[in-house]
Amino acid sequence: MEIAQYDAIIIGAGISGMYQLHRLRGLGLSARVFEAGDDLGGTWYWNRYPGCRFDSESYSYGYSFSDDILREWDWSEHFAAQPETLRYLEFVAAKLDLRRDIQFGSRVESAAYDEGANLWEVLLADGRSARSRIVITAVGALSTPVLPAIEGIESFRGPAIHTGLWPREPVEYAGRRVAVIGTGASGVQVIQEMAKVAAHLTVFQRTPNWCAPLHNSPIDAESQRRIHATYPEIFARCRETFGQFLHDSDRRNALDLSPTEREAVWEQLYAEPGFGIWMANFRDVLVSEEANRLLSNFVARKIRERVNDPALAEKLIPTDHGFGTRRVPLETNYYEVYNQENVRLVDLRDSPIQRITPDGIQTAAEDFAFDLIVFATGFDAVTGAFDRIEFRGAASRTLKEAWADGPRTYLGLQVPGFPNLFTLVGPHNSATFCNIPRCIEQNVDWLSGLLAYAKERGITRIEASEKAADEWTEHVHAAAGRMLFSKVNSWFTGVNRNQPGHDQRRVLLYAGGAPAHRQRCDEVARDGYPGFLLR
Ligand code: NA7
Repeated sequence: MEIAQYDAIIIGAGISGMYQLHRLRGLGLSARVFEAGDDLGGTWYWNRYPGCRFDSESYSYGYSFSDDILREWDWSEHFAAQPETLRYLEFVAAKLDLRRDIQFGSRVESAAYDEGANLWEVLLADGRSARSRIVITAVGALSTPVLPAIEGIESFRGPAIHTGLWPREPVEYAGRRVAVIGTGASGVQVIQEMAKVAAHLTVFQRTPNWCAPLHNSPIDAESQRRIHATYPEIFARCRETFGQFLHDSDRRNALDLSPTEREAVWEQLYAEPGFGIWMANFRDVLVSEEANRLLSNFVARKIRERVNDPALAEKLIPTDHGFGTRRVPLETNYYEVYNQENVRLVDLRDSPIQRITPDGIQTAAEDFAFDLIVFATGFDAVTGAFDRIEFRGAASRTLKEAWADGPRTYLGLQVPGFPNLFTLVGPHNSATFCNIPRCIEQNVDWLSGLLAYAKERGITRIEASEKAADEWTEHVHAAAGRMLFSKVNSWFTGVNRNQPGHDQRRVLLYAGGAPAHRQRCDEVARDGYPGFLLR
């Protein structure tokens, strides 16, 4: 059988894979996208649980590269819900005619580099294979859902569903007895939504997170007009902020201000839509223990004001990490949900889950019966999607082996020993800590520039040098070391207690900020790609 061959294979048809395909076409390269799902959208395809929505302002999240797309699409809310985002991505795919090069239901199992032929051989789970000179991973940072390691998990009689694997068919929860395990960003969204109509909702919380109000609202006609008129300013602003959100940090230090002054700013940020309380805060709150403690005290006070039962409020206030050192879930009446008669919080620190039974969940203290269990238990973050694929590079070494002691990359985009393999939204790249489409566009544009450069010069093999990877990795570690989050267990630091071998912290994210990453990448491009062995 003839094996299909392309210039490039892209793994994943989410936001980055879609845009990368468009750009490769522009370079005149033949490309095929392999997508495990039955349709495109990536994160927004898989995470269709009730309540799923942006924490980024919608108009700061969409693609910026096409005036036509910008002009023709109106977001209906400041923070759009998942169905709208998926519709948006379908609109983009239709507009750019992307589907004809995307092969759905095609999970990549392995990719092996053949040094002699200078080609990658990509094998799909269904046994089909294809070859290409270039392989680009667009596999997402949070795309490998992890179920909790709880005894009896298979025995439950009703539906038991992970938020990241939500089915396309409707799942009944109105009037039902529902359990939610997990209180990260996904758990918070699903809890506040299901609590509206569930007969009874029981939240199993192992670690509370610091949540803050989203303040979502519909976009009225005047705002819509203003958004369309100011897209260049919106994207220009995002470009300059640490995480490419609309919210830029306050250059002052909280510790330099009087309590009255800083509290006034915090009150304002807490009352404003979006991530301002996290991203537009004083510059010292994510690096100084003392400043962070003051901010955490402020947010704790807010939680106490919102929860009627003081003992319950204390259970919802984190005690093992400060505000913003884990991903801050944005919420809409999340804390007020616990004032409802039909909602109960079970603190697993008091009574851990012992097993899942055919009827429900058993803790050390009690037996619970449920009709539906929701696992909002998170993902094997950042490296999980890479680990699922056996990448075998030059010298037959696997990527898993190369990253056994933690990821090692050049610019978060390439790994020595893996020629022509490029990692979009991979570890050590600003995209993992970003208003993600903004960093995706930056990385895809940069990579497209490199591929154009290679094409013009007849370069067919691009590989990061060991030295360049050492230096970048060292820089990534140093940047993370300055941040308080690096001392806390969460997906930011790669800790996942449901995953064997993921109990130690790793440096996965680039915490130097998106502008610094872009500047470094631009310098490398300007200087003829030092750090890459080109031939
Ligand atoms: P997260 O943020 O990783 O949250 C997972 C939650 O599930 C968290 O509260 C965990 O508690 C909890 N969890 C995990 N395993 C268990 C077990 N075995 N028992 C009880 N509780 C458990 O994932 P999300 O999906 O909410 O968010 C991921 C990102 O997606 C988010 O940051 C957004 O950017 C989009 P723990 O804290 O480990 O004690």
